[in-house]
Formats: sequence, structure tokens, C-alpha cells
Amino acid sequence: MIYKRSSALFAEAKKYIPGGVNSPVRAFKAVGGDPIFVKEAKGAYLYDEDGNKLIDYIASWGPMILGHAYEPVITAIIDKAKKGTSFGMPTEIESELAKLAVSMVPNIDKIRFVNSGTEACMSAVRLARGYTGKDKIIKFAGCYHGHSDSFLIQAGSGAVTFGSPNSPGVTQGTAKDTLLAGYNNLEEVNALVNANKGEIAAIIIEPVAGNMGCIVPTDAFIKGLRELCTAERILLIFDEVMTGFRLGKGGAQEALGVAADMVTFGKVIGGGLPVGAFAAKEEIMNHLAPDGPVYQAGTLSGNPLAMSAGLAMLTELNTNPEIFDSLAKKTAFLHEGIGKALEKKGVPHQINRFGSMISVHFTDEPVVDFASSVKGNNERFNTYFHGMLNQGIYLPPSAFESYFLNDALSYADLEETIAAVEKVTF
Ligand code: KE4
Repeated sequence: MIYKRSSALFAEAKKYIPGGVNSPVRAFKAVGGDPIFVKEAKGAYLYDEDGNKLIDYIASWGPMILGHAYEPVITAIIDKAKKGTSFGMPTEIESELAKLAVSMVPNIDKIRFVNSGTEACMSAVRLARGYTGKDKIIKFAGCYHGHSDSFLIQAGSGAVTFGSPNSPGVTQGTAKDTLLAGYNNLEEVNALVNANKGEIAAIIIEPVAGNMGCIVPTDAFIKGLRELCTAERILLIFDEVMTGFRLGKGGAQEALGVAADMVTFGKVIGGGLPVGAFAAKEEIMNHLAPDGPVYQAGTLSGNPLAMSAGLAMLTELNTNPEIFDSLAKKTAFLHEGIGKALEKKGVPHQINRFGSMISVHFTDEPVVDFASSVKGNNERFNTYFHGMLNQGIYLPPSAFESYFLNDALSYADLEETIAAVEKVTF
């Protein structure tokens, strides 16, 4: 595959945009080489600036669950745009999307729209602190909840990809209120709660982690968190920016059978336009301005253009829930095929999977938390990434991400992907 034009565009971009990208994980820093510039996309395929066709396993990091340029979403955006894109005034479509989301997701009565997953998680933590009157939060090493200060402590995704899990610029004053535990380690959480009795407002978690690769919680861990939060009057926040409307209508709460006190969303809920959201029971949400004292706001929050994309997307998923099963089956097929191909090549690996989230780790140890995830052989990951890219398969350019399958992927695409693994020279 030739990437000449992408490289030229990258050189140009670097003159005006830090690192040539508007989000670090796109920069290929971890895997080496220049990032691919996309010209357009349709269904499961990306068409880059050098005329290459790539099978896409990122789906814009989750939103494009039905494939790129999905007709009903595009039509909704075009129709809405003709009537104006944002007014800074309430519109009916905000209530339509809110009502639909509340009907799909368990344990929530009200939802507030924002413009990104970061904003959703940041606002949810502020609301939890305002509601409980307590300051501290517990997060898990390797989990990523966006780039607001409280979360850039041992964060996953791009933060760990560039080895800066604790970003400069985050003050000690902020960091002291973020306590850190190991994923799947209930003992560490109990110890933190006992050492900070009555001071912890919330525990925020990726209920199925996706930002250290895909890591599935043990039943005992996730149910233990629920019991502990109930006993200690700590709010359990499920960061479902990735899992929401991807694992099923009810997301991880439904898939795991665990009720969260607050849930955050992003990605799929916006249908590819910038939408984040946070939601909870009325008792908590009514503490938000303008009804309550906890302030949160946004010029473009709930803008009708983004709402139209989100409403079209969630309507599709709500009326065709078999999509989730179809995606899970495709992911299982891919899992089996990649596993067999790597076994045949004698390459030590672990494949973690949950629903349509999957990740390949080049280690012979089970990957159950951040510590075991970073033991992966990055050298081998980079060989795999470029070996696949050179065969037209676009995987996440970091070992600390999950693949996001889209339902436009055919079994022929999956078979082509598996065949490509067989041809990678490690
Ligand atoms: P955004 O602010 O990027 O919309 O959402 C932040 C966020 C919050 N919570 C979870 C569980 C997330 O996965 C994310 C964002 N995910 C990354 C991919 N791992 C976004 C990709 C990027 O940073 O460019």
C-alpha cells in the first residue's frame, strides 16, 4: 500500500496543528510511521487519500456501529441542517432523544446532553460531588474517562500509549482527590474506602474496559463494587462512553446485570456528531442547574443537528436490536479466526472479547488489568499493526485500545482480515 499523499498531508498538518492531529492517538506515535489521511468512508470501508481501500476496525473509535455514512443518519443530518444547526434555545428533538435514551437504558430517569465523553464524565463527577457533599473519587489504573484533570491519573488510551498516564498540568490539588485502584481488584478498593471513610463521592469505572485493550470485569468484582457503593453511600458511575448502545440497548448495566447510580455516554449516542451525555435517577439529576445548585452548561449542548444524528442512530438500534447479536457473532467469528491464525504461527497472544469489543495482546499471560496489559510485547504489536495495514486492514494504532466492529462488516471482510493475519511475518 502506498501512503505518499497521507505523508505529505501529515507534513502540512504539522505546520498548523500540534502533532498534526486533533487527538493524539491518531498520530501513529506508538506504532511508528505517518498516520493515514482518510478521504471518505462508506459502510465498513475507509478510502484514504492515496486511493487505498481499508477495512475499518475503529469505526471512529466507536460511533459508526452501523458503518460509515449510514443512510438514515445522513438523511436526518441533511434535513435538519437545512432548518438551522443550533439556536441556543430549547428544541423538541432534544426531548425526543432524551425520552428514547431513557426508555432504552435501565435505572435512569433524566439525561443531560453535552458535547463529548470527556464533558459527560467530568460533569458526572462534579454532580456526584455536589450531590454527596464528598470530594474524593476512585478510578482504575488504565481506565480512560476523557482528558479532564481528575481523570489523567494512570489513564488509559492515548495517555498510556504515550507513556504519560499522569499528564503535566494536572495539579497536586486535583490529583489528591483521585484515588487509584487496580481493575478487577476489589481488595484495593475496599482498602481505599476504609482509609478514606466518608470522603469518597464516587467510584467511576469503564464497566467493560476498552482503554487498556478490552478487559472484562469478573462477576465478583463488578458486583462487589455495587455492594460496596450501596453500603458506603458512594455513587457508582458507569462510564459507558464506549459500551453504551454498543453492548446492547441497555449497555453494560444490562449486559452485566449491575445497576449503576450514574451513567455517562458518548460515541454511538451522537451517531457520529459530537454528543456526550450523563444520566441518573431524578433524585440525583435534579441537583443540576437550573433546578439545583450543581452548575454545568454548554453552548452547543443538545444542538438540533447533533441530536438529529443521535436520534436517527438510536432509533435504528432500538427498532433493530438484533444488530447487537449480529455484531457479537461477527466479533466471535473474528476472535476464533485470529486466534487460530496466531496459534498456527506460534505467536504467544491473548484475545479479550465482550460483545463487539475485542483486543489482541501479545503476551502469554492473561490480561486482566493495567499491569498485565502493559506486559504486552509492543514490538510484536507494531509488526502486527503494520503487517495488517499493508494488507488493507485498519486496526487501532495502539495496543491500549479495543477494536470496534461495525455491522456493515461482512463475513467476507472478516475472512479477509483473518487471512491477512496468516500473512503477517512476525
Ligand atoms: P471523548 O471526550 O473522546 O468523546 O470521550 C472520552 C472517553 C470517555 N470514556 C471512555 C470509556 C472513552 O473510551 C473515551 C474516549 N475514547 C477514546 C478511544 N479510546 C477516544 C479516542 C481519542 O482520544 O481520540
